[in-house]
Amino acid sequence: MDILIAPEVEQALKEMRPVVALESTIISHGLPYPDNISAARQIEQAVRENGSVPATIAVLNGRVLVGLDDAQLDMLASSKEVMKVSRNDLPIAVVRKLHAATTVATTMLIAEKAGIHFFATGGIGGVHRMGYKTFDISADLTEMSRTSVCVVSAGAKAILDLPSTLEYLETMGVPVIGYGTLEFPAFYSRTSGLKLSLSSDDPGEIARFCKSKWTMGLDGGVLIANPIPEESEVPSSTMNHWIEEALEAAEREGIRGKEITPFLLARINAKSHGTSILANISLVLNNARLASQTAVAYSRIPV
Ligand code: PSU
Ligand code: MN
Repeated sequence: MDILIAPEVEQALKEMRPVVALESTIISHGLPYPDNISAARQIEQAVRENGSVPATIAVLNGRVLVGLDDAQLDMLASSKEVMKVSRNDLPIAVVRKLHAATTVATTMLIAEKAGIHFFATGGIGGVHRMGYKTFDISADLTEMSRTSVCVVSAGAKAILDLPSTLEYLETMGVPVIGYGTLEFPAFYSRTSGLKLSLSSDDPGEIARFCKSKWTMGLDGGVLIANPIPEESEVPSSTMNHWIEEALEAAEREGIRGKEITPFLLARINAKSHGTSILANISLVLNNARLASQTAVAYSRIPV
C-alpha cells in the first residue's frame, strides 16, 4: 500500500519512539464542525502530553496519510464530501482520488502497515441489534481478529447488541481488557452489566500483554475498554431515550448497510445536543492519554 507518512511520525518510528494512531471518522462524521477541529487538536495534544507522537490517519485526494498537518486536519473537518471507508471500500477512495475518513477497521490496518501498534478511538463498531438476522456485524470486529494493533476505546454504544458484540470478539480470539474495571463500559456510561474476564489498571502490564501476544505469534488486535471519566458520564436512562428514538427513525427510514452507524450517531448528537458531544470529547481524550502511556511503556520493554 502506498502510504504517505508525515515527517515527524516517520522520524519517531525510525527511532523506535512511541506513536499513537488516531482515526478520522470521529472528525468528519462523529462531531459537528467546528467542534470537530478543536477536538482533533486537543486529542493530538493529549497524546503528546503523555509522551507519544500522534498520527491521525485519513485519505485526502486519494492519498493514504499517516499524520496530518494543520491544513489537512482543517480540510478533513470542514469538507462536506468525505466518504466513510472500511476495509472493503478503501481502494475505491484511492482510485477515485476522494477524501475519506477511516473507521476503526481501516485505521487499524493502515496503522499496522505503517508500523504503529497503538490506536486511540471513541467507540468501536459491533454486532447491531437484530444482527443475528441481518448479519450487520461491523468490520471493526473481524479486523481486530487479524490486525495486530491495540485499540483503546470506551467500549461500544448501546445502539449495538453489546452482549453479542462481546461474544463475537471472544469467538474471533480478541482479548478485551477492562481498564480498572471488570465490566464492559457502554461509551456514555461506565457500566453495561456485562462482565469481562480480564482487567488491568497498569499501562505497563497492558503493554507487556500485547508484546507477549504478538511475540507468541498470535496475530490480531487487543481491545482496551476504558470507561468514560466519572464526571463526564451521562446516565443510561437519559441516553437510552435518544438511542431508542434513533433506532426507530433508522427503521422507519429504511437505513441500511454502512449508513446505519453514521445515521444513528448524527441523530443522537442532534437530539442530545451538547450533552453527548461533551461526553464524546472527554472519553476520546481519556483514551488518547491511556493509549499514549501504553505506547510509551511498550517502547521501553527491553528487546
Ligand atoms: N461508534 C461510535 N462512534 C463512531 C463510530 C462508531 O460510537 O465514530 C464509527 C467508527 O469509525 C467505527 C465505525 O469504526 O463507526 C463503525 O461503522 P460500521 O458499524 O458501519 O462498521
Ligand atoms: Mn454494518
